[in-house]
Amino acid sequence: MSTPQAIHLSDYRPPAYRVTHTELTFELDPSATRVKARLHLERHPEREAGEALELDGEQLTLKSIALDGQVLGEDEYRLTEQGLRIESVPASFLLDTEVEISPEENTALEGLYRSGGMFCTQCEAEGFRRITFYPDRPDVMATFSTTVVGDAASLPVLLSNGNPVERGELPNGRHFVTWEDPHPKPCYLFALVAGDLNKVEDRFTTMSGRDVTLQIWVEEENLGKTDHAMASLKRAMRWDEETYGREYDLDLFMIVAVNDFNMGAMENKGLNIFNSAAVLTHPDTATDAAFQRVEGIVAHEYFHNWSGNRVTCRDWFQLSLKEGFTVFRDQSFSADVNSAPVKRIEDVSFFRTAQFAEDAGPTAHPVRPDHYIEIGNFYTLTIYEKGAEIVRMLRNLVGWEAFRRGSDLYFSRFDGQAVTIEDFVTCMAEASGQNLDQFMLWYSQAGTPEIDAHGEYDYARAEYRLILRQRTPATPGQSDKQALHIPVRLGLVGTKSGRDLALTLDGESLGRDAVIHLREDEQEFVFTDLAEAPVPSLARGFSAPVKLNFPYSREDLAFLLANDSDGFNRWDAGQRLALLALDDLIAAHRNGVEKVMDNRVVDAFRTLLTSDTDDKAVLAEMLTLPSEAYIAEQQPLVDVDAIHAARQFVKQSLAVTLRDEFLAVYQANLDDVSYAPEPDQIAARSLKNVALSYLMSIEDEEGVALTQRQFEAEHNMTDVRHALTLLTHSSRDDLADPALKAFGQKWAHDPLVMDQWFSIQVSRPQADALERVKFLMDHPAFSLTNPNKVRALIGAFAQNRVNFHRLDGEGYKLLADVVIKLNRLNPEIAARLITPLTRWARYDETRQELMKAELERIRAEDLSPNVYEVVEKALA
Ligand code: 0A1
Ligand code: ZN
Repeated sequence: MSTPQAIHLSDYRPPAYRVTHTELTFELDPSATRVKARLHLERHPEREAGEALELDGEQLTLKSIALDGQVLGEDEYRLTEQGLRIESVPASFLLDTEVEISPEENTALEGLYRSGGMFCTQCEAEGFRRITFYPDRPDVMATFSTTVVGDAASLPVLLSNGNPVERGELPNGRHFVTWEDPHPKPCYLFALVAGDLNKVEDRFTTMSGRDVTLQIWVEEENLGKTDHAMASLKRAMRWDEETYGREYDLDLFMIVAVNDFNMGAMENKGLNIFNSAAVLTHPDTATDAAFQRVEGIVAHEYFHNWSGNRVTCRDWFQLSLKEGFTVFRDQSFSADVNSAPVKRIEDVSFFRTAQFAEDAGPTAHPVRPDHYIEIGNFYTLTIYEKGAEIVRMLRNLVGWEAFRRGSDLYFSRFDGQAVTIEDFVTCMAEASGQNLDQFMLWYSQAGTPEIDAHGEYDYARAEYRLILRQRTPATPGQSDKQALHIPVRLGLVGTKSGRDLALTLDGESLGRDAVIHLREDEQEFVFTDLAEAPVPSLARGFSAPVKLNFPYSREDLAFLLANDSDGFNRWDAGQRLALLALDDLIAAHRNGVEKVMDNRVVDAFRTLLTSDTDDKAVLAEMLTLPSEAYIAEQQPLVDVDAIHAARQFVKQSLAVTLRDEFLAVYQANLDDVSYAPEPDQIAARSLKNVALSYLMSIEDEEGVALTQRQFEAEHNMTDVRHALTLLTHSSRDDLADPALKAFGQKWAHDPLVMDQWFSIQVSRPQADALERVKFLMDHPAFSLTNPNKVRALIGAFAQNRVNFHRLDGEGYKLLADVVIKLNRLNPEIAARLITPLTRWARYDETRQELMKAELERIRAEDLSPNVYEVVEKALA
């Protein structure tokens, strides 16, 4: 493979030719599928006459080619590794090609491939070029007419986008279905599925009274696992009508579950294709978290029908245009139908752990990158989640009503077009009358801004001066950063009253909870008429994706934990308090000094445990200690062992001191109602299971007995999996082994449950985790060509902080070995898997050297562009 070249945003030009209509015929065959394409092409009005036609095409065997019906001679076109070029073409013409491809050899899972006995496609971002010669770019939008031909016995179901318009029998036991999609779309939204599938069907009446057929297609054994996805889909359809005024636009909406899929799911027009893990649920096989994930992903893909499909991206640099907006929409939906505060806490804790780490590492990039080698590497937390945070800030800046007007304007102005992030933000600026020029920097500047805040209360003047200073650290290719426009939502909590004080700034009264705008490097805000000294509650609800430092004392934090009116910041105060205690313990561990538990944390927990809250979901979050990964994020240099030991010490100290309180909470939340993935039940289960984690952490007789009982009761997967995890992660193999064995035997037939079984064992802190990975790689249920299995086993192990970072380097070596194998089989998954190694700079010198050595070893291979790009950045 030759050295891959970067593509730059600044080089964007409209395509020389566009396709107005695309006719496709697939003759399906595992090793030799024939694809006939007839493209209706015309010169782009902004481009000159006489330019060559260039079509993308990879791994295609050209069988025939004709222009306006005339077969082209070999000197009339040129084939390269990347595609096909015809030097001279008329202003408008028909191009017919026929190619052969081999779905069964397609292990990259991009283009047309096999998953078990079925055929399916994945075309985003650039998979369509592995199906036929085409201008494979999102700004070429065409209507599609697709005929799928296949063996009637093994492939009874033949699906594509839009509506079925014709079907029939053919000689030799074959049959066909023709599909027409009336909505012009880029080829990345094309989809085809063929297989022995069964459907579950339902109906939805849209807001204008149109009747839509909803289908979920699965393999027979999964027929009992679609209810929740169907219910979620209907909820999402209604929500998008009520919240954004968006109605579905075809008569048929289909979801298909496939076992081999690189990502979660894909929003192909009218035919969403899902990783089976993102759609199938059953109380016995899926946890509450999985139920909620499915609901969110079904909604996400459905919402793309407007934010992505009707209005799409001009080029892949604009990826966050559709993804940031759609993630924001799915987060809002999940918040509306579940516990809103818990949704925000979960999203933010994940964001601050994983996106902050990405933003601080060698692959950091802006939400709108300005260059890339492989777009497949840019389906990142920055594009998705930071993009969503930016949209959330916009919503908060302009207010919901103006935001909704801006959204309506965006959908009507750009319907059927491929547009840019400016187009979106301009609609918001127009609808609100606000100037968003400085705000646009959020899209172009990488790195996590830090705000250093400090404040002073002046008794004599009854004033509180808050000083905010912002800086964004340098990131690769961006050394100088400008000041961003950062909305900081805040309250000042009176130390006497425990209540939010009335805010007066520059003579203006702002209520008790307000947003101040930080636009300069440093700004001072003087709040007047304050009768008591406050503790500031800053960046409420995580009002901007920043790190906010404030020199809180532990007393301040305990005070906020008890009094802050903002639920999110109350939780955050608890996290900050725990982090301060953990800092001391990490230091003690490193220095070999005896560890002493901070009583303020114990007191805070006691208050929480005995408080009479009705919000169990939030309480469960409050009782959850920051994860090892999040603690690591806060440390200047990551000491995995000290972090693990310190966190374990806190957990056990709390469990010893507050054993009765945890036990009472556990018992108060036992239930034997029949399982439903509903907010109240989920909240009670989380709280109960958090309590059980503490009880089991000290492994006393009662904790063990309760955990075993919960495991054996087999009430639902949430409880069973939690108990199995606690047993497996305990220090006692006599607890772990029989439970793992029973579970593995019971669920050997269910790949999604086996994924959980793999993950649980390789994330255990005991020293044999790595040996288990090696052993399990030979397990019959494991497969290197199935991305879910790779994530469940190898990916999960790489998150096992103490064992992946073993000092003998064996964890790194194992990961690199897998990356090297996957580099050929599935470059997209290989590139993602490298991530933990790219973070070498965060570790001690010994580990740094070991990690870099593995990166070098990967670099010495013949690399796919995906892996090449990541490794080069990591070693730059
Ligand atoms: N657009 C999808 C994500 C997706 C991206 C790439 C894929 O294959 C390479 C698959 C799915 C989404 O946001 O859900
Ligand atoms: Zn998406």
